[in-house]
Amino acid sequence: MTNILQIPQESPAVKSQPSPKVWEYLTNIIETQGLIHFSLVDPDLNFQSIRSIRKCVEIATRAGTDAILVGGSTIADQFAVETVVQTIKETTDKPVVIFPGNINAFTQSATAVLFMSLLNSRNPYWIIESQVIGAPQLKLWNMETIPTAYCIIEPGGTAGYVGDVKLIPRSKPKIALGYALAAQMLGFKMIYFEAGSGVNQAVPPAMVKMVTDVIDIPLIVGGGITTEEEARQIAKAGASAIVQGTYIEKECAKDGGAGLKRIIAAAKQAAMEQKD
Ligand code: 1GP
Repeated sequence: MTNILQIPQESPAVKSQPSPKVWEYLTNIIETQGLIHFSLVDPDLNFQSIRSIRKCVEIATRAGTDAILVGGSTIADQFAVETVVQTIKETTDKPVVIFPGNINAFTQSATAVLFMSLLNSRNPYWIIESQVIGAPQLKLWNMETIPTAYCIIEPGGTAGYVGDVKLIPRSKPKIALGYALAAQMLGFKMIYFEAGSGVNQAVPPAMVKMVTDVIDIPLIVGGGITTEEEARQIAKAGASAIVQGTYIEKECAKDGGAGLKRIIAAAKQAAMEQKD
């Protein structure tokens, strides 16, 4: 097994920057296909096996997902993250991007990291303090980081609870727009609107539309997206990416990925039509 605490023989040059390969890959997908589909894998091995992760990733890759996110709010440990990332890399050629739930969510084996700030947390740890602790390690690894503003919308799920969040009400798209504009003005490259993993209400398309009509940076939408119609409506409203975790974990194997393939195709088609 790779030693995840491996220290490079020579320190990286102070000003060297990793090449933005994943960022270029993702923006090219938005440009040419309208929308990115992310499959989220939770590295918490208490609830799933390496074998089931392998199977889900295989199916998602065949169904047309673009990249695999690895992360969760109740993370296990760094060795589990490393094991899961290695498994995914053996299974797919898609980029493996860390979607960190905390400072122990990183591994050098990942292709890139969504470097996130939870903007509507009430606890500075999730807004900037955990990032201060994590950043030097990512620098040492010369890891590609994509600055992403993370905002949690009602109902919020576990992420909202763990992140000590002042949830954005579903009925208040103007508040969501304020966050999105602030994120853009602060220089974030992407915004992630999260409704919470496994919730029964995805981010409202009307909120997505109000935000994407105004901002210029890509909006990722995740949490509670399980049907073709929900994916289509969110894409039609202007999202640049959708994330599916629970559906991938619990549903997509039931029909060998046929339903997932339809969801991805519908979302990409709606996004392209919305651009025209
Ligand atoms: C959670 O947005 C993601 O962080 C995905 O949510 O598990 O509901 O698809 P689901």
